[in-house]
Amino acid sequence: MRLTRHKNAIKKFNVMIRKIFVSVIIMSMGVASVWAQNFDGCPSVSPSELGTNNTEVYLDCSNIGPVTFVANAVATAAEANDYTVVSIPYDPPYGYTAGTRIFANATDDTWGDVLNLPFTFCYYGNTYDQVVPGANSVATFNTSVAGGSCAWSYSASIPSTNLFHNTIFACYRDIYPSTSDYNATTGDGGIFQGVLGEYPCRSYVLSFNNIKLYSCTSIRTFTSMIVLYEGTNIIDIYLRDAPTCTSWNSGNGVIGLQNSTGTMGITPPGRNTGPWTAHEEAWRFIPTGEPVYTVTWYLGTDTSAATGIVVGVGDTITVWPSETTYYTARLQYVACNGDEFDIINQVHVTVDTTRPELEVTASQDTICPEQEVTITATTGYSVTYDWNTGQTSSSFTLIPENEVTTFVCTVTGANHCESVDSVTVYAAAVIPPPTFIVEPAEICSGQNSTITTELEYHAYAWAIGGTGRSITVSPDVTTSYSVTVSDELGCTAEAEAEVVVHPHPEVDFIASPDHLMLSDNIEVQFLNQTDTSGFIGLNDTYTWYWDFGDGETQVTDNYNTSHFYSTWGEFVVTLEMVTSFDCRNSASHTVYVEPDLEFPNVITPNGDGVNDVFAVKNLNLDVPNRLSIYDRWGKKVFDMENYKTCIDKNGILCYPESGFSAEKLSDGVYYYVFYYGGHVKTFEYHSSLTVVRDR
Ligand SMILES: [Ca+2]
Repeated sequence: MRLTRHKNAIKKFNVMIRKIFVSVIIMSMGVASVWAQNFDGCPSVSPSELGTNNTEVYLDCSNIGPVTFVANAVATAAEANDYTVVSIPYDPPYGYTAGTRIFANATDDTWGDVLNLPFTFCYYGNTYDQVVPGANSVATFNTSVAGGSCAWSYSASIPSTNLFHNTIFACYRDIYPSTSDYNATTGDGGIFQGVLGEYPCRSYVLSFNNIKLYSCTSIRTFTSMIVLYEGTNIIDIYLRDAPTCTSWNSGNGVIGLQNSTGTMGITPPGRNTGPWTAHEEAWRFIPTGEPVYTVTWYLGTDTSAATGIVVGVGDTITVWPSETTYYTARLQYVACNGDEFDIINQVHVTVDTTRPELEVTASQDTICPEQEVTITATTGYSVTYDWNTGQTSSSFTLIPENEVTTFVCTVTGANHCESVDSVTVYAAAVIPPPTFIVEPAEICSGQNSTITTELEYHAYAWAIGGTGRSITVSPDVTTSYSVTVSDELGCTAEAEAEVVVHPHPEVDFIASPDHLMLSDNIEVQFLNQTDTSGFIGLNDTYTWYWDFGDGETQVTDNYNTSHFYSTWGEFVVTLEMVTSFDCRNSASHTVYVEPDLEFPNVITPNGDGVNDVFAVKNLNLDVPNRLSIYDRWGKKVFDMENYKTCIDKNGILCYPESGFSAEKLSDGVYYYVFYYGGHVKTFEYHSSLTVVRDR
């Protein structure tokens, strides 16, 4: 924010003249600002920001825009024919002992020597190169009085032909400078004059420093100063103290100017001839009329005709600085004496609208659901951070609430310049957890089942191993198989599929009886011993497949069954249980059905193929036997273990070559014993056999 201090003062003095009570003289190309002394009675240009005294303007993003500068040019009318007087702040440009001490010997009520001025001073329409100081706080351009008496007695008021002509009255009052009163250390009691300052701001300065009053010599504080400014012809009068001795010359004092004839003059209000006193006041007498000057403004410091860039003419200029630069104000001014002044001075504008570098990044642009992401703003500047998501730090980590989140960061640098950048983070859609096709869903122990995800995913990882969409398993018991599926981003979901395993049945049965004689003529009862409780609990169903071993089978849902054997033999009976899941198992037991043996009571071994040999009908060759034959006298004529000659179930004669055919025996009656070690029974048959050949 640019300040507007001194605004009132500016208004006040602009009423009278385009000048400012504080200003800067920068000679030539000088850039540095010097505010220590008030030289602004000289022609000068002291550009500053309008409404302030700022010669250094700082523009950043908070206040970039047009800037109006005012030249603060000090110049006066081209002719000093008349004057106006204004009160100015009491701020003498020099000390009261500046210059050279004069009136060191002959002092009171005298005019001093003529002093040659290095510049021509215009005064009431005339020009002067010389001035003469008077010891009663006056100075005159009337050089004829030099060295003469400077009258102390007067009573007229300005203007008056009875007062000094062509004279400046810097409180003309009868003071009493004395050589003996001079203090060389402090300068008290001394009168000084000199041409001070440097072109184009030289001044004639005449000072009276703590001079005593005539007739009131105890009052020793009279202190005044006259300053004649080169170029502007401004006359300043400073009074540090103007006491009065009312008992002497009516205490009269007067401040003002008179022309060369005493017909024109000017005095500040209340400061015409009278016994007034003053303390620390100052008056400025300014030639009336509009000054004629030109202020030209340049971009930068180059004011050359060839390359200088003129950006405006006039007391003020409004510019739009886009970069750091100087603006130079150039005052070109012709004083009343024809002296030409060409004065430049600069203001400096610093433009700092550099926006901070900024890059907003995310640790990942696309993340999985519920995954954290770190958002970072990178800038090489010292900034404040303001995120649309509320954070105020350079970096933060969070889980985005939405599938698409744009993080916008506004950073503000110390120069109030902002930069904005953003990054958008996409949260991937949630992966649907896998569901499965299990075929078959229920198996018997050891069988294969294939598990396939219903949806296709980017990748699969089965817990038991496997990276395909399907796995084939052969569990022994009901088992769950877990798979982790993932999408292209690596986001995952997990689920498991169950394969139900049914056990194989433990089948058994009892045959009752399992040994029987065919002649018993009974049904064999088959008593199922299988424990089916485990299957019922699984809502399984099952079927019994019986194979009775004699060529007959039975399929039944009944638990037990029975069977009648119509022939003899050793029958391997098998029971197979088949469940609805094709689980199956079987058990076998042998049922022995033994025949009743039949023996011939006669054989006719005559070679006709009929009854030639002793053949046992229904003989089971799998069991041990022994045949012994005796003649009528009891002599054993035949003996064989495991006699094999038989007539089988089909009436076919078997093993006749090894059978008893009474070879070498005569016809007649014989007796036999047949031992038979059956599974069911062991018999010993006794009977007779008749051998007849000749029949
Ligand atoms: Ca005197």
